[in-house]
Amino acid sequence: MDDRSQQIADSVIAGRFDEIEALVESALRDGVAPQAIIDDGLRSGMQVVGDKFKANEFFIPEVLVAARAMKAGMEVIKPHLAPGSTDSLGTVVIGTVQGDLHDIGKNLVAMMLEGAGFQVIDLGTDVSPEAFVEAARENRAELVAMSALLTTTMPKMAETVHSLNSADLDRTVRSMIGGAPVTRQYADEIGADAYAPEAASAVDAARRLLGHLPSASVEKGRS
Ligand code: B1M
Repeated sequence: MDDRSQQIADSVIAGRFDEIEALVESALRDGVAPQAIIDDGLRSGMQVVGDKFKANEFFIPEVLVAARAMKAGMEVIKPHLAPGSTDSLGTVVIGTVQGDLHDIGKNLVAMMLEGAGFQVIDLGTDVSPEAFVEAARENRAELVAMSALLTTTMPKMAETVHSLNSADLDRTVRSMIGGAPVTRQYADEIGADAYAPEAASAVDAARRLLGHLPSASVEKGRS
């Protein structure tokens, strides 16, 4: 990695969104390809943030400012990208299930997925099984990611998995669930394809499910 990519990555890690715009602009002015800035600078920084979060060296506030810095950099790059030109790892539809308004954890997962290179369609909170299925269909998503913070709303995850499995979609759509009361055992019970206890491992699980990590570790509810 060159010095400037390292600087961009370091700015993401430190959440210095005030300096990241200037760094990205100067890289673009010097003719660095937008995709290279994303891969070697922004995403590489977010990867470190995810690793630190998993290792309990970073906590939620650090992840949030890093994600904001990454977004600030992406905003500068966006006008330089031809539509559909970025190397997306796949499309993920994410939301908090019906009846549930908690979105802090879901937002964190969405930001980490975006930072890792997934295209994320965030449906917000209180999302019905039908809305998940329709969004998966419209966006030709590979993965539907559901968050729940209330024990009373967890059954909506089961309903959504069932609706996805019985919908007439033109591709296989995988499912992943998470949120404080959700367990791996519950994921197994409802037939979700993956469970992740926190945002960084949700990124690993999504990568595995969509074939970007060795597939040997993809099992029902095992991520
Ligand atoms: Co509510 N709330 N709340 N609340 N709230 C809890 C969840 C609760 C545990 C508090 C308590 O009683 N101790 C309790 C649930 C009890 C239960 O069901 N067993 C509760 C309750 C009862 C309620 C209300 C019913 C209260 C009332 O009105 N009587 C009500 C319900 C409203 C509704 O949703 N319909 C309610 C409302 C609210 C607020 C609106 C005030 C607010 C939400 C604001 C918001 O989200 N915009 C709120 C909050 C903030 C909390 C607590 C305090 C914090 C939740 C949070 O954001 N945590 C919570 C108590 C607690 O947890 N200490 C509580 C931080 C967040 C980063 O963690 O979401 O777990 P979390 O996400 C983690 C992982 O779980 C994982 O990654 C994240 C980080 O790595 N993860 C995923 C999350 N989603 C994932 C998806 C994945 C993978 C991983 O794959 C798809």
